[in-house]
Amino acid sequence: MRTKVAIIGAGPGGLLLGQLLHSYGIDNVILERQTPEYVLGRIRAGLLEEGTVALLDQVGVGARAHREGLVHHGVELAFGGARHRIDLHAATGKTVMIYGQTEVTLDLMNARKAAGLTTVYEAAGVKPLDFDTDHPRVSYAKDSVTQEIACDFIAGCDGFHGVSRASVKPSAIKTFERIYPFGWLGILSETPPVSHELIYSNHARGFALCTMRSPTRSRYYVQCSLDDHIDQWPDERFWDELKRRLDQKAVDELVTGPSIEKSIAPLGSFVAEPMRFGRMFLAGDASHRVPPTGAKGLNLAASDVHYLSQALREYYDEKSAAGIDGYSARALTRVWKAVRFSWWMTSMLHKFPDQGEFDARIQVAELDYLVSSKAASTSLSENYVGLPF
Ligand code: RFL
Ligand code: PHB
Repeated sequence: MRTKVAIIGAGPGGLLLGQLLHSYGIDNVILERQTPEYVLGRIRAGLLEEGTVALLDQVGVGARAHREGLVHHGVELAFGGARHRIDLHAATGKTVMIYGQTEVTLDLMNARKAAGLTTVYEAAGVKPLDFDTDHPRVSYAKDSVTQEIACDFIAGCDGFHGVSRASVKPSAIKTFERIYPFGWLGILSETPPVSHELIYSNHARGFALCTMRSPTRSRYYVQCSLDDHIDQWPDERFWDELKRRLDQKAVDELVTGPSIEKSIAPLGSFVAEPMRFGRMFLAGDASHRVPPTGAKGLNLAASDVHYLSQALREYYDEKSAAGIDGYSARALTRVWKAVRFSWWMTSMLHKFPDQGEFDARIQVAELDYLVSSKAASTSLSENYVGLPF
């Protein structure tokens, strides 16, 4: 098989890149290790920036997001027993949209199928090869038969644990990492959300987040220990703990019910530089990861593949390598700002194991400043709705 761009990974990043390239007339093949059902079963991101929604529109898959997505003009911060609203729209003229990653992925998968583009699911042992030459290849096995794709470029969109970044020789890559000493325990329940906007809560017992997927489906998270296992968190315990971390009004209004999904995610910040190695590019979680506190991971994958698709369009249409040469620096500039924002939100909202009373007071002072200063709340809003790209 031969294609212009071999994309590794059919998560939201890889699928969006495939549709963007297709819209520019650049043929591509996607290789995915898992089944489509497995990819669709991963409950992850919920919040999309306007720029991400615009990219879905650009590739013609935004209609259902506009119909079913929930547009939010503000967000709430809870601390010291009270809630404070930040008006994102008043500060920036922009909104955010609640539309699950599973829905984004499904819409992109359907569009790819309708366009007749090739996706190889359950591709085993995928290996990017010879990307430091002019003739890169990707090998893989399908139904135990080894296959190879010859291509012009490889796009590593295979997430944090993917093979693409791991295939780069260590001396060519520099990594930056911060591991946080806690995780998030998340549940999904068929219950109406406690509030129509998101609530991020700083509490002496730990962080909590109230979010949603639809008017009848809620998503809640509580900060938990890295040693915790979901078996230790029956639904009753989860709801009790969540209530302890919310204000009285939220407790009174919270509707509980059986969980339909429950999982624990560790939190970390990670960046690998650069994002280009000869004829292989990294995009999305394959090259960086942020803690979910800023809701930036999927949105960064979207801006990366936007930059990359533009660079490749320039290469094929205008015979110019300027875009691909500039891709890494251009993407990393935006990545680091989102890494900073996500680290800052995480630091301000969570209880750290070594945190003393001084640190707790500093967190509350910062939150208080945020909700009482126009400059500070505008700064949060600008980052939360997404910096321009
Ligand atoms: P993905 O989604 O991990 O997809 C990578 C794909 O590559 C496949 N793969 C391979 N394929 C072939 N060969 C191999 N060797 C392969 N290795 C891996 C995988 O099977 C997979 O299908 O990466 P991508 O596309 O870069 O997308 C990144 C996002 O998934 C991620 O950043 C977000 O989920 C992060 N995130 C959030 N982001 C937001 O923008 N807004 C949010 O509200 C938000 N909330 C969250 C989140 C992540 C969370 N967790 C669980 C980490 C909430 C949570 C709890
Ligand atoms: C979610 O809806 O799952 C979600 C929303 C905002 C975040 C993280 C997760 O910051």
